[in-house]
Amino acid sequence: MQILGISLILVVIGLYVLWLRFQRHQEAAVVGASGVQEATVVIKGAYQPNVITVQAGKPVALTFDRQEDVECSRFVTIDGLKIRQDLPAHQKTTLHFTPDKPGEYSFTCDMGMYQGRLIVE
Ligand SMILES: [Cu+2]
Repeated sequence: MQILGISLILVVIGLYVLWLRFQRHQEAAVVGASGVQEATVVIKGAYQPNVITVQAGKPVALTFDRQEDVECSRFVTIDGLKIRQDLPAHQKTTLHFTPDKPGEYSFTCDMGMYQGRLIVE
């Protein structure tokens, strides 16, 4: 009976972790006065939001607000944009780039534990 209880707890924890992983929180970048598309991703256990949409051909200022010091989230890499950035703990770091081609670019920590997507429309 005890084994059954423990198994049940493990299944519930597993489902919760999966739910956290695949939960999507999408946000569109906001165009500021200077014409730059601005968006902020908070890093605290995950990227929040983990999906950012921007328009192609216009400059982007993507800020990572790293509210933790776990080693895992120290670097962020944006595949396809040749970006790998050191993010100091408890600070905001802004990346400036202009995505030319529409598409989906994933951004991750070095170990791939933190997952996000940049959608260029
Ligand atoms: Cu990591």
